[in-house]
Amino acid sequence: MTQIRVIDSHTGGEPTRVIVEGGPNLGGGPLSERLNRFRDEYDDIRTAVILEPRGSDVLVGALLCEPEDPTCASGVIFFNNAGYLHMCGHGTIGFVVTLAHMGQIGPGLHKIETPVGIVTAELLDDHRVRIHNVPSYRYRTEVSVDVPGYGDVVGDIAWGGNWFFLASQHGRQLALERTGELTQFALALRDELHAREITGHDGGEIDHIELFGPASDPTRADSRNFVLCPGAAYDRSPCGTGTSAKLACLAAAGRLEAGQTWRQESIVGTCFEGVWRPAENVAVPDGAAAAVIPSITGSAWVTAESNLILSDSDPFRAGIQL
Ligand code: PYC
Repeated sequence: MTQIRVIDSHTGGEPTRVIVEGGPNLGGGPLSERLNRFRDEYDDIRTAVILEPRGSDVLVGALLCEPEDPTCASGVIFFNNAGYLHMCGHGTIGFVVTLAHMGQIGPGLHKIETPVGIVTAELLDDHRVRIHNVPSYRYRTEVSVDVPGYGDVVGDIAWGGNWFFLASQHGRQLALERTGELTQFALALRDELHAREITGHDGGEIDHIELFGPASDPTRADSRNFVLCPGAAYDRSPCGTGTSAKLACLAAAGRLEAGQTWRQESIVGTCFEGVWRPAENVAVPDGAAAAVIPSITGSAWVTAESNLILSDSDPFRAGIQL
C-alpha cells in the first residue's frame, strides 16, 4: 500500500491538489527533465492522484519538488487528467497559499521553479497572491479556422506559460449554464487546430482554448472568459496563464498600456487582476509581438489535507482510466 499526503485548495473556484509527501522520487536536475521522468516512469501516480475515484477531471495536481536553484523557495510540476502542464497560474497561486499553510513561507516575494522557467510569487496576505509569470507573447494574430459545424473562427495564438488560441468573435454567450455547449465548441475548435497542424512556436501544441465576452458587471471586470483546459474540463478560475496570454495580446494590439490593470472574470464569476511590463532582452520567434512580463493577482483557500491510499489490491489503484 502506498500513501500520498496531499493538500487541496481552490483558486477562484479552480482546484489544485499539491502532493506534499509520498510522491515519486524524480531525483535532481532541471524541472523540465524531472517532468519527463514523471511522465515516463511514474505516470500511474499522476492518474491515481487526479482521476476518479480519488480526484476528478477538474483537478490540477502539483508535485512539490526541491528546486535546482537554491535561491528558489520551491520547485513545482503541474499535471491534470490529460497529462502535464508547462505552467499553471491558478495552480501557482494555490501552491503558494499551500506553502504558507504548511508554514514553509511567509508574506513577501518567493521564487518558484517550474519546467518553463522561474516565476516569482508574492504572498500578499493569507489568501492573496501575485505571480510574476514567465515572458509571454502574441505569436500570431487573426488566424482564421473553419470549424466543421460552426464556420470560421478568428483568433490569436499566444504563449502565457501554455499555448492558447484566443477568440472574441465566436457568437456564443459565455454563461455558466452553457458550459456544455461551450465545451463542445472549444473541443471542435481545438480538434480543427490540430487537424490543420496549427501550432505555437516550434510545433508547440495549442492545448488551451480561451473564449472572451463581456463581463457580467462592467464595473467589476473588463471581460469574462471560458477556458478549455487540456482534456475536456473548463477552468473555473480566469486561468493565470490564459490571462497572461490575453495581456500579451492586448499589449501587442495597443489596447492596454504597461501598468494598466485588466480585470479578467471567469465563467463562474471569479476575478484575476493582471498588469504587464515590457520583458527586457527576451527574444521572440519571427513574426511574434514583443514579449511582456504579466503579473496576475488572485486568491486561494486551502480546502483539505488528506492521505490518499493506493492499495495493491485496489482495481482502481491508478484511477479509472477511460
Ligand atoms: O491558471 O494557468 C492556469 C491554468 C491552466 C490550466 C488550468 N489553470
